[in-house]
Amino acid sequence: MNYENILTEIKDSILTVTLNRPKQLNALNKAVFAELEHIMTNLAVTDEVKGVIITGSGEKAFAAGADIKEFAHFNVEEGKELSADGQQIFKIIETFNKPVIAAVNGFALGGGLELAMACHIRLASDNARFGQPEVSLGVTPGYAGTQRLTQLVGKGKSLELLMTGAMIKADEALNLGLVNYVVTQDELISKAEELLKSVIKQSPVAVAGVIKCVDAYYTDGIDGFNTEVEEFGKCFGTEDFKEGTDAFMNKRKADFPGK
Ligand code: DAK
Repeated sequence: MNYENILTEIKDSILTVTLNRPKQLNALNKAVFAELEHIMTNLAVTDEVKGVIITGSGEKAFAAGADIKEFAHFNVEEGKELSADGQQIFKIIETFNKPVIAAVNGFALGGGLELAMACHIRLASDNARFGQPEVSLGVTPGYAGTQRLTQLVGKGKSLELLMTGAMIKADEALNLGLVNYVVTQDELISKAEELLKSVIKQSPVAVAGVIKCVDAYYTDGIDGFNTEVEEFGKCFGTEDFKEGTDAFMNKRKADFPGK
């Protein structure tokens, strides 16, 4: 598949995915969703890739939401399709078995914030702005913004942001726990790479287990404690576990095979 709306680069085992519609502030349309899904299910899964950064091109936006001009004239069926496409790719990202970091370099609004919230960790540049302005358009968030924002910042603040549609700055997002770090725009990608490298050097099997266990906490019908027992037990049969414990006992750095 040719990617016309997204740039990709693999360097030092990190796949950087850059939403590339800067003139539309990287608004998410059907084509972007299709390309993003293809990237995550074809490129990101290869052995060459150990972690993923998602960011936006230009200096203004990560993504200013779903493409309003595209969906403004949708009927109910098309709306459902748009929702299904978005929900599917966001779930793929949230449950991805390698670390995915959102490097938010400007506006992250509506679907843009929902995309960032589907990633495992969020970093922001100091000019970043966050918000769920859907109520101003006469819709509720449709890509799990009501759920993931509430998980990340708590019910009171989430309801305030969702009901007012207000935009907040990077430092407030940091105080709320919506992002993990705020840095300058120049430092954003290097900070994301640094963080990702500190994950990548750990056991990929154990990291995948951690993602699965934490996700279980938020998944109806799944007991996270049982998931942890299962994942912990499985580790004892892996080469990574043998390598990690052997490295510790022999006072050397582990070199995990990821199996
Ligand atoms: N969609 C399409 N185009 C957008 C856009 C968007 N979300 N955001 C910005 N643009 C375009 C602008 O129209 C403008 O294009 P031209 O007019 O130059 O052709 C260009 O990007 C630059 O924007 P501005 O001139 O407005 O730039 P400013 O710096 O003045 O303002 C802004 C930046 C981010 C404050 C402003 O552009 C803005 O308010 N944008 C809209 C933000 C927004 O409301 N985002 C939420 C979208 S609603 C669904 C599930 C989910 C969703 C929908 C359905 N289903 C389940 C069915 C999600 C909904 C959303 O995300």
